[in-house]
Amino acid sequence: MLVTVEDGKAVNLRGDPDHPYTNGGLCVKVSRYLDRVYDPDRVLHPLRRTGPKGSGRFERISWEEAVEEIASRFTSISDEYGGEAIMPVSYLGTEGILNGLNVGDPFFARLGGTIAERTYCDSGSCTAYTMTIGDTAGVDPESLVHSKFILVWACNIVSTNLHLWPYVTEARKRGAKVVVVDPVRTRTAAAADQHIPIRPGTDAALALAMAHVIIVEGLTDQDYVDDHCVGYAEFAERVEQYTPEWAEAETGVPAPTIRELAREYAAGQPSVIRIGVAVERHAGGGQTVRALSLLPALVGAWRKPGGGILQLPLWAFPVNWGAFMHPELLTPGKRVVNQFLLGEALTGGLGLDPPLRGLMVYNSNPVVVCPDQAKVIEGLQREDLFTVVSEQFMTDTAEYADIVLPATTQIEQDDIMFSWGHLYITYNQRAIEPLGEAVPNTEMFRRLAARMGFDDPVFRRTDEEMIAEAFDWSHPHMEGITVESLKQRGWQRLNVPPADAYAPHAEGNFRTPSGKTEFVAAAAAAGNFVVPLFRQGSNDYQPGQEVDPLPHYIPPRESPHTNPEMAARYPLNLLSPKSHAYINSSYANHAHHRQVQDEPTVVIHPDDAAERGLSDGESARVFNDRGEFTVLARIDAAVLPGVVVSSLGGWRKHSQAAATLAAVNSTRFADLGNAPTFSDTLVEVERAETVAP
Ligand SMILES: Nc1nc2c(c(=O)[nH]1)N[C@H]1C(S)=C(S)[C@@H](COP(=O)(O)OP(=O)(O)OC[C@H]3O[C@@H](n4cnc5c(=O)[nH]c(N)nc54)[C@H](O)[C@@H]3O)O[C@H]1N2
Ligand SMILES: Nc1nc2c(c(=O)[nH]1)N[C@H]1C(S)=C(S)[C@@H](COP(=O)(O)OP(=O)(O)OC[C@H]3O[C@@H](n4cnc5c(=O)[nH]c(N)nc54)[C@H](O)[C@@H]3O)O[C@H]1N2
Ligand SMILES: [Mo]
Repeated sequence: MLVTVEDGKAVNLRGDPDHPYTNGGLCVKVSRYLDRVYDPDRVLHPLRRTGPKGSGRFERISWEEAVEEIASRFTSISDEYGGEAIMPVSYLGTEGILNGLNVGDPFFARLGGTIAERTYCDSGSCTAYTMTIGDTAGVDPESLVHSKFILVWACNIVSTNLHLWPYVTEARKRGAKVVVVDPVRTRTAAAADQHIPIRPGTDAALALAMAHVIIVEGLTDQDYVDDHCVGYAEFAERVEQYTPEWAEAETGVPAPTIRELAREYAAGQPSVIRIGVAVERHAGGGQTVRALSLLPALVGAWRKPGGGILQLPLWAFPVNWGAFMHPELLTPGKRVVNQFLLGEALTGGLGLDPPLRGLMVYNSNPVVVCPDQAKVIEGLQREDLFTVVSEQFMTDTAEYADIVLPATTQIEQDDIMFSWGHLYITYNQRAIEPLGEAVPNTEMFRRLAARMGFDDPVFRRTDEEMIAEAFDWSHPHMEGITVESLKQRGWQRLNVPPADAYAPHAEGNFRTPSGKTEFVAAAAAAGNFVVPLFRQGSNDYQPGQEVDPLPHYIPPRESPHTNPEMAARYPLNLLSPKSHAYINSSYANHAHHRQVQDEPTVVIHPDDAAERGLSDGESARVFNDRGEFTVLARIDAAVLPGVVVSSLGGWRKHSQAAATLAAVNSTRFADLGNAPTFSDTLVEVERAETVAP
């Protein structure tokens, strides 16, 4: 983004037209970013709560008072109950290396706090993917133009990954076929050549049946498999049982469609699979990603640019994570609490000893993004809990804080970014001075650490010093890239082959223990694990859960097929994908974005609506044993019968009946990487009799 500043005020913001990947395009979320920066509702000063928790009544205090109060409360909690009585809750409000995921890790490690496991997004996918093909960037998104068959699997590119779409369009112009596997006819599915609707959570059945067809019909690239894979014979034996007819019964996808898909995928070389985050969001999400990650090797897709799988290019960036997590500051044996369990952790359900007495939230809005919403709120209401929230806005979570600290936006802070979606590093140069008394997260933790008396030099690093530590600058991918060159140009492509020649696994070279695609995964021997990035760098914890080293099918927990008892009361499968106009719950407080997005809705198939006497535009109550929320019904055959969709992000304080979809989501994990099971959720929908204002 390029920002024009006049007299210290940002007056214009646009995409950089020279950027090769984005071509200056900005999505609906950030195209009016300056409206967010200068929104009159910004939190610009430290605040202290004056009314009951959640009342939204606060008074302005100084930074000195705020830091003093936080330090003295944290110190007394720690003295009385031990450091573990304090827990950080954070995620990806900003994704900068300095201010993002790991910004508080050294502070809480030094404090001896409970280790926060943060597996909201792609953790299960990362465990499965690295287990199978290693920490590879996979296909360069820009080389998708060379793909002949593009299989988009549980990814709504047009809404969530807009800059990739022109490459898909270009590939189509050059003759590629685009197929989307999704229970919903999304914007992306509607724009593709073929949409294959599938029952939620059954994707592994489809992927394994594709492997079955490829093997049985002799469509395997045998040379590639012989040279660059391990465990093929065992895998071939394993998938014998996964016939298209069997998969049809699981997935609802007709067997002939499965056969045709497998044949076209194998023949359309180079073929690519673009997986979205929802492939991990059910009981067997990890094994789903295992199955999908090995398909490219089976058909030799990796041989050419544009062939393989695209998950997260982040793996290509030699980020010096250790310099931000500082795992050496952790005291071994500290307890780990997954953030999905926040509600239970705060309300005694986990039997934590000591119980949590202090909470610090930054870069996250757990009231909206965390499952088990009613318990999260019940916990946040505890009078004996001291809660600090660092925010740009008075979110549903910030309302429950004892102390709110004002946070800067992206254009008020310096940072350096890897990417989840392409192969360019970005230098985030501050364009304006922070508004009011807002500070970057780095500065907030410097202030808190100083007052806590943490004198390790780590806590005194300036942003500039941190930027200097952000990457392993001697890594071959960083050749020709320096802080100076980044500052000048704003962005630079990693030193990797150009997209037209980018075929990292043409000759194998997978970053697995064997250097091959592992049909039989060696890493499975150690059991289930969470990659350190998602758990404060800590590795001294093994859930001890055994993992079958061969890919297999784990059906969803909550579906009419596997759980008829639950389905008798709650027959509909709720999906909660991303909203087009928000980023998670961010931007859902702006009038423009809310207008583009429409009111919070539940989309339901006409047959299911008719059965319930529901009309379009009526208020509908969505519920199960865990909770309920009320939104407008939208009747649309874009969803499969039996499936309902309510997109994530709307705020609780703007919603009917003061709850959002997080109220019905379960806290149970998927099979690998402690991923969420958001797509593995049964509910019932009925007309809402009364509607709270
Ligand atoms: N507009 C917008 N863009 C965003 C975000 C946002 O909030 N809004 N968030 C960003 C973030 S944090 C992320 S992680 C990415 C995620 O981007 P995506 O991976 O695209 O994520 P989702 O929209 O959650 O899900 C994509 C699709 O998966 C489908 N789906 C759900 N369950 C299943 C299933 O069981 N099987 C199959 N086959 N499909 C299923 C949904 O219908 C949806 O169309 O987007 C990023 N970009
Ligand atoms: N049901 C359901 N639940 C989901 C998902 C889903 O698809 N369905 N998606 C999951 C996924 S993929 C993800 S990634 C998570 C996202 O979870 P979160 O990362 O918690 O996402 P947001 O709701 O956007 O909250 C981020 C907050 O950080 C604040 N913020 C932004 N920049 C800064 C900063 O520089 N400093 C500070 N202190 N604060 C800042 C923003 O104002 C915002 O309130 O949600 C997960 N939860
Ligand atoms: Mo995410």
